[in-house]
Amino acid sequence: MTEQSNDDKGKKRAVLFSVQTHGVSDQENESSLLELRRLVKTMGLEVVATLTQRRSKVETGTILGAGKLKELASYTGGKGIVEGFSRKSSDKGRDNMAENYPVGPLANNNVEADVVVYDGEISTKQLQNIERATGVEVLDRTYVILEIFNRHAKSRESIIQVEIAKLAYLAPRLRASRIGGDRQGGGVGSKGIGETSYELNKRHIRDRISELKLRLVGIRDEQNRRRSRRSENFQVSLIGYTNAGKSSLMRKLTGSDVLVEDKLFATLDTRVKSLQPEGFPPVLVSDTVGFIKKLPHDLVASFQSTLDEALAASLLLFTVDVSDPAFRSQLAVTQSVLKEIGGEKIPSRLILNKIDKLTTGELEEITREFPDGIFISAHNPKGVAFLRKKILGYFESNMIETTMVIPYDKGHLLGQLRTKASIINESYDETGTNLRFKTFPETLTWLQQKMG
Ligand SMILES: Nc1nc2c(ncn2[C@@H]2O[C@H](COP(=O)(O)OP(=O)(O)O)[C@@H](O)[C@H]2O)c(=O)[nH]1
Ligand SMILES: [Mg+2]
Repeated sequence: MTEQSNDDKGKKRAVLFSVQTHGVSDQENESSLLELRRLVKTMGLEVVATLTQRRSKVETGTILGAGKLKELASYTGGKGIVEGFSRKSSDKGRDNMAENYPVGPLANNNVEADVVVYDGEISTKQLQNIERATGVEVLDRTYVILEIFNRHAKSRESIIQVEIAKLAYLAPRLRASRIGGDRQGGGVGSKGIGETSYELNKRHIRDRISELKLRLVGIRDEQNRRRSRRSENFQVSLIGYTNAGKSSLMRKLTGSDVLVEDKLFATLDTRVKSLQPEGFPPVLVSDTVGFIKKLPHDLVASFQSTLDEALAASLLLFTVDVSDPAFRSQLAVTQSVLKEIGGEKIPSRLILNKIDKLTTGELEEITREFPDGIFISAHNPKGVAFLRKKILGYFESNMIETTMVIPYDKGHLLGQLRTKASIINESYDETGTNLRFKTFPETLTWLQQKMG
C-alpha cells in the first residue's frame, strides 16, 4: 500500500511489516496490521508501505527470511543483509514459501522510509540485526503503543505508570539500538554506548523504577479527589476499542476538525474540547486512548491508568463499531475494565457507530437487541447532531424549568444567570426582566439567595 497526502509532508515515513505464521488467518493478520497502521499514524508517522511474510515461524535472528528482509531494506535504502550473521540451517529455505504475499498492492519502492515497524515484539538481537539490514530505526508494536500511552497519560498516576512500562521496555534494549538513540529519552543508550555506562544505566533504571513505584503508592488518593470534582464538570468521555470512531466523533462533536491540525504543537490539551455549537451547560468532550486488541500484558496497568482520566467524566459514551462482528465482546471487555478501575457507577450511554456499514435488516436486528442504544454514523451530520442532543439531554434531565422576574435593580444578576442557565424566554415589563429558564437546582438556590 502506498499513499501520500499533503498532510503527510515532513512526517517520518514508516514501513510496517508482519509475519503471518501458521494458524493465523489472513483476516487476523490484516486486521492486526490495520490496527498497527492506525497506531503508527496516531504517533505522527506516515505509513508508506506494508508487507507481510508467510512463514511457519518467526525467524529467530531476523524475524523475516533473507528475501523478505531485502525487500524491507529496499524501502529504506539499506543493504538488506546482516553482515556476519549466519542463519540456522533449519530456517533455510522457508522463506521461499509465499515470498511475495502482499497485504494490499505492494509499493513500487520509490519511497524512502525512515522507520520500519514490526507488528509484534522484537528482541534485542532482532532489533540489532534489522537495524543493520535496513539502516534505519526499528520499532515494534509495544513501543508504538507505549508512545501513544505516553501522550495520553494525564493524571500523575498514569504518567508514572507509563514511565515504568517504558523503562521496563527499554532496559533490556539499551545497548541494542545504534541508530534510534533519540527514542530512548535524553540519549540514554544512544550510539556507541560502552559496557560500563550500560551497567550504570541499568542500575539507574532499576532505581528509577523503584522510586516511581513508591510514588504511585503515595498518590492513590488523587483518584478520590478527581471523582469529587466530577459533579462540577460537564464532561463526557468517549471510550471503547480503537477504530470504533471515538476520535471521529470527538472531532465532529467539537468542530475541531481543523483545529486539531492547527494546535498540534500547542501546549493546549487537544483531547478535551467543548461541544459545538455550545449549548447549556457548556459540555466538554474528551477522547481516550482506546482499547487495543493485542495489548502486551506488561502494558495493561499503564493502559488502565490512562483511562482513569475518563473517571472525571459525568457521562461515559461507550462507543462500538457496530459493523465489527466482535463488537459485543469488545463492549464487554470495555465495561469490565472500567469496573476494575472503579468507573462502574458513572452514568453511561451506548453509542453504536458506523450504522452506514450495516444493511437495513442488520440494523433492525441490532436495534432490537440494544433498545436504549444511540445508533449513528460519525460520517452523517444528522447522526452527530442527534448524539449532541442526547448529550445535552442527559445534563438537562437534571435541570429544573422555572420562571422568575429579575427586578431592574438586580440587573447585574442577569449576566451571571446567562452563564448558569439555559434561557427559554425573556420579556420585560415594569417589574423587571421576566425569564423562563432551565437550570440546575444549585443555581436556583444561589439565585434565590441573591434575590433576598
Ligand atoms: N463507515 C464509517 N466509518 C467510520 C465511522 N466513524 C469512524 N469511521 C472510520 O473508522 C476509522 C477509525 O476512526 P477513529 O475515529 O480514528 O476511531 P478511534 O480509534 O475510536 O478514535 C477511521 O477510518 C474513520 O474514518 C462511521 O460512522 N462510518
Ligand atoms: Mg482515536
